[in-house]
Amino acid sequence: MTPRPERFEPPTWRAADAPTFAVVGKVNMGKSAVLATLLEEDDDAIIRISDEPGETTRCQRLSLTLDGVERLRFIDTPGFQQPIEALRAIRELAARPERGPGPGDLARFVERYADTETFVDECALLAPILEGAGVIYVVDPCVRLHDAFIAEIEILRLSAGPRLAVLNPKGETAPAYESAWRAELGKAFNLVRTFNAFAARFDARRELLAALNQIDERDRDHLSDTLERLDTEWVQRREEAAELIADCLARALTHTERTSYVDEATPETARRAALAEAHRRYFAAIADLERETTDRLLGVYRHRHTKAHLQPVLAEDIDLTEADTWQRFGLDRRQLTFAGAATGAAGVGWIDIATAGHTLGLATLFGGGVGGALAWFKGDALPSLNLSIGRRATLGGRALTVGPPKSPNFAWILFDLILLRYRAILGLTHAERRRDGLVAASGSRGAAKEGVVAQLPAERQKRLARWFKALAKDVETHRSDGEARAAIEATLAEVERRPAGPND
Ligand SMILES: Nc1nc2c(ncn2[C@@H]2O[C@H](COP(=O)(O)OP(=O)(O)O)[C@@H](O)[C@H]2O)c(=O)[nH]1
Ligand SMILES: [Mg+2]
Repeated sequence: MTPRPERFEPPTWRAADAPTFAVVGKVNMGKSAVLATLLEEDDDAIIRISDEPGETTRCQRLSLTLDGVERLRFIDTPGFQQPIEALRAIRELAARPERGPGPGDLARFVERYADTETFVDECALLAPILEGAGVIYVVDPCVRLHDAFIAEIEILRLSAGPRLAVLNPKGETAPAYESAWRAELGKAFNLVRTFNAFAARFDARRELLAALNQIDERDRDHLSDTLERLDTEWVQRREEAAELIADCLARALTHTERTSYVDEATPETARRAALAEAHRRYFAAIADLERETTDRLLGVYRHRHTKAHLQPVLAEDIDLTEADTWQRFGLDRRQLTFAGAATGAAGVGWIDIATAGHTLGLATLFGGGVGGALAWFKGDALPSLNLSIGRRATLGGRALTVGPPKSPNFAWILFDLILLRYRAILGLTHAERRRDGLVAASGSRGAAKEGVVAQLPAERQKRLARWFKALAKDVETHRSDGEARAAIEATLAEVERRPAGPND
C-alpha cells in the first residue's frame, strides 16, 4: 500500500481538555481579527490580519491560556472559497438524496475531495468540525446576504457540534443587512452575537466567551470556570497597573536633577545656563518616566507591539497667551477646570500647564523639542513650572538641584495624564494594530479636557493628596501605601467603566 500524502493524515485539531471551536466564514470577514481581539494577540506573526484575500491557506491553532493552562482552543481557518459549488457537491454525494444531505455527508465530502485540488479550503475548514469542534461563523452584517452566504450557512447547519454566529460589523454606520442576516442565521445557529473586532473591550470579550458557554452543553462547567479565571486575571492586571502607576508617581514627585557651575567672570550667565540645562534634563526625565510607565501598562494589557510614542512636535513659536492658540487645541480658557478646586489650586500658570498637559501629553510638553520645554515656561507672560531650586557652594563653584515642582497640582496633572493613557490602552483592540503608537490624550476634547481626577469622590482626592504630600517628605517610608494603592485601583476600575470617546 502506498503511503498517503501528508495532508491525508488528519491532525488532531481538537484538544482533549479544552473545548475547541473552528472559526469559519468567507475570506475577509474578519475571522482572524475576531480571534486576535478575543485572545489579545497583537502579533502579526501569530495572527495575520490582512486585506489580501486567501493569505490564510491552512488551519491554525490558537488558545485562550489562563494560569499557563490552555482553557479554550480556536482553529482559525482559511474560509470558504466556493460554498455554492461545495454545497452542490455535498448534495450529490448525499447518502439519501431524497431527504437532502445529513451530517454524515460532510464527512463523505471531505473524504472525496481531501486528496484533490478541488475544494481545498472547504476541506481544510471542515476538518476540525468533523473532529467535533464547535463552529464560530463570522460574518459582516454590512455586506449583503447573497446566495454564497446562504450556501455557507447550509453547509454549517450539517455540522454536529454547537454553533455560534458572530456579526463583526466592519462599516462605520449601522449594519444595513443585520436583520436579514439574523433571520437567516437564526435557522442554523444556536445563538447570534455581535462582536466588533475593532471595538470590543473586556466586557464584550467576556460576553462572547459566555455565549460559548450558552451553546456548548458538553463543557459548561469548564467554561464557567474559565470565565471565573478570566475575571480573576482581570483584577490582577488592575492591581499590577495600580502598582506601576503608584511607583511612577512616587518617582516623579521626588525626582531632582543636579548640576554645577563654576563662578567665572560672569557668574550670573553661568548660573542661568546651568539652570536651563537642569530644567531641560528634569523635564526630559519626567517625560521618560511617563513614557516608560505607559509602555509597561501596555505590556500588562498584552499590547506587545504598541508603544507610547511622542506626539508630533509642536511649533516653536507657540504662545499660550494667544487666544487662537488655545482654540487650536480645542480649549476655552473659561472652561479650564482642574482638580485644583479640591487641592488648593495655584495660579493661572498652573491651570495652563494642567490643560496643556492633558491635551498634548507631558511627553510633548516636556520632551518634544519645543525649543526645550523652557520656551513654554520662561518669561512672565507664560506659565511657570516653578521647580524647587537648591543651591550650595562647592569647591571652585556652585551646585544646583532642580525639582520637584513646588505646586501640589503637579501630582494631579501627572496622575490625570496617566489615567487618560490607561483609558486609551483599555480602548485599544488587539486586532487594530496601531504601529504608529498610542496617541492618547492628543488634541482630545470632551471628557479628556475635564480630566478624571477632577471628578473623583472628595474622600479619595483627600486620601491621595495626603499621600502625595507624604511622598514629598519621605518617599522611602510612604512609597507603598496600601490605602493609596486601593484609591488608585478604585479609580482605575472607574476609568474602565468610562470608555474612551472617538477623539480621546
Ligand atoms: N474596520 C474594521 N475592519 C476590520 C474588522 N475586522 C476585520 N477588519 C479588516 O478586514 C480585513 C480582513 O480581516 P481578517 O481578520 O484578516 O479576515 P479573515 O480573512 O476573515 O481572517 C482586514 O483588513 C482587517 O483589518 C472590524 O471589526 N472593523
Ligand atoms: Mg484570516
